[in-house]
Amino acid sequence: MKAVEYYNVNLNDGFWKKWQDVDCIDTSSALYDQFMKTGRIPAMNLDWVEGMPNKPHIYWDSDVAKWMEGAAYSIRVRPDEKLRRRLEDIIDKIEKGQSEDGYFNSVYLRFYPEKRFTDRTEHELYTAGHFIEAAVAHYEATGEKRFLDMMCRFADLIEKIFKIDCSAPYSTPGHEEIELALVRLYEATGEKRYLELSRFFVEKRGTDPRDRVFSVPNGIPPAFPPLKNQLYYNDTYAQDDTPARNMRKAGGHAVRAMYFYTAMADISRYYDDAELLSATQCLFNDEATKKMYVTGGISAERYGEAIGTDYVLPNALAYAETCASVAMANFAYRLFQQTKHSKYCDMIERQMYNGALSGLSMKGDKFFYDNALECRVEVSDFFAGIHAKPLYPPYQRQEVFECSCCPPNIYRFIASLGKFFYSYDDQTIWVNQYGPSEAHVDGIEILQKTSYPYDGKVEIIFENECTRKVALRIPGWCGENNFRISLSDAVHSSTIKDGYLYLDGPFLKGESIFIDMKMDVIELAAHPDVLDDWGKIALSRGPLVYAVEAADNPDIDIFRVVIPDNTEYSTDDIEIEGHKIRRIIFTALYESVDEFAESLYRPYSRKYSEVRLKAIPYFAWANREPGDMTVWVKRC
Ligand code: FUB
Ligand code: ZN
Repeated sequence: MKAVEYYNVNLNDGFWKKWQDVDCIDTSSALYDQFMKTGRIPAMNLDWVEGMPNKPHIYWDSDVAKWMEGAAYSIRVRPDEKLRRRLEDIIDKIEKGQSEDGYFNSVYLRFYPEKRFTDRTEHELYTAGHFIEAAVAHYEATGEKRFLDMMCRFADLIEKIFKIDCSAPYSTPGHEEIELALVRLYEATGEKRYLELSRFFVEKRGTDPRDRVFSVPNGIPPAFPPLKNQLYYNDTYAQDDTPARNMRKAGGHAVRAMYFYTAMADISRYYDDAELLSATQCLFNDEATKKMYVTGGISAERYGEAIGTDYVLPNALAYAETCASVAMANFAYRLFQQTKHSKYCDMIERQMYNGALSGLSMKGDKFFYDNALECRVEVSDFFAGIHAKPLYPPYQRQEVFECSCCPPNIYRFIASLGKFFYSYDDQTIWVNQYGPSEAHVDGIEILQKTSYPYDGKVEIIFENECTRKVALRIPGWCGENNFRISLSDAVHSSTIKDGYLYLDGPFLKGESIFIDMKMDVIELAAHPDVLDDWGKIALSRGPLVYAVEAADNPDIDIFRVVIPDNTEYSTDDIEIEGHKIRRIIFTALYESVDEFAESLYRPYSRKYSEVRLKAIPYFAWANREPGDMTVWVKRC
């Protein structure tokens, strides 16, 4: 099975067109400006000297590289000469600074070139991976090989040091990323050595005692950290505890984990390695069924930016890093390609509309790094005042972060989002995501007309003849019983398998499939062991998870709201920053505090009045005046 490239799916209207416009224009330039202003792009001139502001940092190259990758997608889907020049200028800087043997890292080259590849914690292979991904994207977008060739030289050097000579004092990256990038490099160049190098890194991980640089003896954090980047470390932190094929439990630093699992899935595919594939499926299931927020947030543990333990999903203290959600979508797509199971595209959808999208402001210029599911502004402010590092996630998006990994990650994700919509092989075309679009699917032109995600009706039109089967994803939120199809012309026999409805071809030029997905408001409950969600529900409608935010509910303390049985839900439409938003409106009970008077505790009894409430899609919160927000609401 092959994925249809992002540039062959034109998101030409509605929800994603608006987001892609904002992303490719506003996010792109906001990030560029920030990365200039904070010194990230200038650092690539390798001329920073003491006394200048903005001392370059080891992560910075990766921030710029992700922006470059996003810019490459942008110029392909929204051609823009100024953006292209900006991109080429940065490539010029890298070309100028690149060592003869192919090495590039602006911090190492500027400050300690002799120490390159000596410290596993220092992210050199991680930033290299991001440069490689950017180069592949640039090549795919422009057809030009300059940047790609530069990064091939870098990859050749890495192969020599790590695989041929084994001359570095460690054998795998401290932060995974290069493994999946090398697979992409192989796909772009056809050079098998890059795939082999990726496999080498995947297989070697967890086997070399020299790599255990993140370990804390006996699990006790040292009083005085011996490492430069102290979070909370053990062997699980960087997936060093077990060789890949033995992994069963998702764990450790979430972004590292997701990038690594993605590469494991790639390697299992290219080497037809059923054991490795089965390990990645276990990891996916473990994460999706025990450790993930309803929004798709992947990291519950703030200390170590890590995947938490089963069913521990604190809402106010969620980490739920934007990067981890983006990475989960990419991981899920790799598994879909091997299994053809809809649950993986359901996961992509969850991230697209919730966990990842909440990372970006509706104007496109501000970002969440950690994505809380509950926020009490007063509480956050109180703790922000007494801790050196804020204890709670911010309740407003920011322009840039010291480590600004998430902003360019969501940028590249939305710019290339079309890649998730269709897959194909010789017999079948899979329709994985719904949204207004025109697509070229291996010679077949397919239109989608719909107001998805706010309406469940989709028309799929064949603009030329399609002799293959067509497989339509039946979204998990909808289910087989609420998914109806009708056909404009011929009758096509159908079967359902693994969450897809397969319709036999051929489809004639001009023929349509009409899909009608019942899009009611659903009250979602969490597994009873998720204590933070006990006695509460989250509202969803279609693929969107909703949140109750103060901005829609003035004069109401949203944490005193209780949803009774049989509440009726209706909807209305508003605009926020030019985006159309469908709200959910409902009547709920409002708990009185009068009888508590001055007391904190009293014999149990509750008094309620009625209140009208409005909920918005979770991704839209924090785009108006700051205020409280909650995804989970008490339920009688
Ligand atoms: O360490 C590089 C990136 O910064 C990670 O992927 C993020 O979690 C953040 O720590
Ligand atoms: Zn991030």
